Amino acid sequence: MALRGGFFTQLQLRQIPRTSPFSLGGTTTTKYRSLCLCRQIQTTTNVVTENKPKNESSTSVGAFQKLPMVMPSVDILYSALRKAKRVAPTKGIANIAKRERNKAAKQLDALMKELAVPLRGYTENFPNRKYLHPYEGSLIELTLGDGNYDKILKRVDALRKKVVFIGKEHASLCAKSVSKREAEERLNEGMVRLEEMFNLEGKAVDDLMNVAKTLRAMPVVDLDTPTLCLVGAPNVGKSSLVRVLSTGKPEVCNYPFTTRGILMGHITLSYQNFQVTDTPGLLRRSDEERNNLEKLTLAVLSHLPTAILYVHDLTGECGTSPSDQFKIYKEIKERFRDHLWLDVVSKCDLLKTSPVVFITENRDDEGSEMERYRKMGPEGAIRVSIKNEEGLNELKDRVHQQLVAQMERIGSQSNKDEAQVVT
Ligand SMILES: Nc1nc2c(ncn2[C@@H]2O[C@H](COP(=O)(O)OP(=O)(O)O)[C@@H](O)[C@H]2O)c(=O)[nH]1
Ligand SMILES: [Mg+2]
Repeated sequence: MALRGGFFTQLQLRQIPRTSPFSLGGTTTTKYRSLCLCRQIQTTTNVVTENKPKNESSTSVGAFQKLPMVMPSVDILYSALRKAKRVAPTKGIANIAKRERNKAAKQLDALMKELAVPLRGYTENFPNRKYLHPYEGSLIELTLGDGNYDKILKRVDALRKKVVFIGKEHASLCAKSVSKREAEERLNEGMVRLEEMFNLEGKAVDDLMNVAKTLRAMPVVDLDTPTLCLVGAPNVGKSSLVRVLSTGKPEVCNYPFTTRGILMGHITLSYQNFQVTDTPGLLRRSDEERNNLEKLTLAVLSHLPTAILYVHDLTGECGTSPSDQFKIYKEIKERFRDHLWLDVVSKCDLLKTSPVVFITENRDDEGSEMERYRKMGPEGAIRVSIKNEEGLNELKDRVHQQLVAQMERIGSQSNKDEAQVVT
């Protein structure tokens, strides 16, 4: 995952309910080309912007940048009223009563259409969540809360149906009126009823407008740039390592529901661009108990096949004991074993200077693997320190190798995709 652009917009967001289900289909990852999240113009094609049924989720991303612009409900209403009031009766009707009821029916019909047409446009052009790329589907749940996206679209559609129903009902009453005065009264009644109803329920449109703003502000996923994702418990040194690995100054990006920035850095190597980013820290707990930040990390790992740099802090300074880190690590490694993977033991300067006492350790669950982990970290891990620069050159070399390997994966996946299209 890579995030570009400090896009944090102070939008009003609803918190996802703690109970909200969150799917983690680790098996789907190899299906997608490597992704990173950036604020670049999309280079990918076949962006899903329609909500027509398809057999499976999209393999491309960028739907959020294609969402239709939604007008505030008051603007829709006042523009519709203005336009409707300008509608003239059909020419050549000499009878005053006939002319007036013709005008009234036409104006109500116009008002109904001016209100209903934009609403239909929204419900048709906001993508069906089911057919989005799974990563974008996850982001919708994380930002808006479980099922809320669909609920808001349903409310907009219900409003449209009401507009049509009331509009038709009153237009027909107008057409039946026997005098000029009755036609005027019917017209007025119809307009007032539509206006009142729209004022009352137009909030659905305003909610949809906020949804569009929120989703548009999300970092764009770029499928083609190899990206290294730093994963680990909180405070283990992920962001510090992103700074070290980046060739320029890393940028801070925020998903709308994150409280802290996520760093995204660029690496330029032999005229190739790569990206490196941290993810929100993972704690030792079940998926149901995870907060949105942890869910974001899991969504990235589940749906975006980035290479992983897993950071371990054996000093205990980060606040998560090594044995807890070991348990989280084992679970994540098992779940995302298809990813390219590197392990790093951070803060080695602290490991050398002071013998580490882990007060949070539970010595009962010691196994030989755990014992080894506490002392050395996982097998093959690179030991590094930002403070005394130990291991940083080796780390950079290994990261470069990893990103080149990731690029080859992207290439072979693209070839497979093309072959599938041809056959
Ligand atoms: N002594 C020491 N402290 C480090 C090292 N790397 C990071 N830290 C400190 O560990 C804390 C957490 O680092 P940070 O990069 O924010 O961790 P993150 O939450 O995983 O992104 C900060 O206070 C860093 O200064 C290191 O190599 N040595
Ligand atoms: Mg950090």
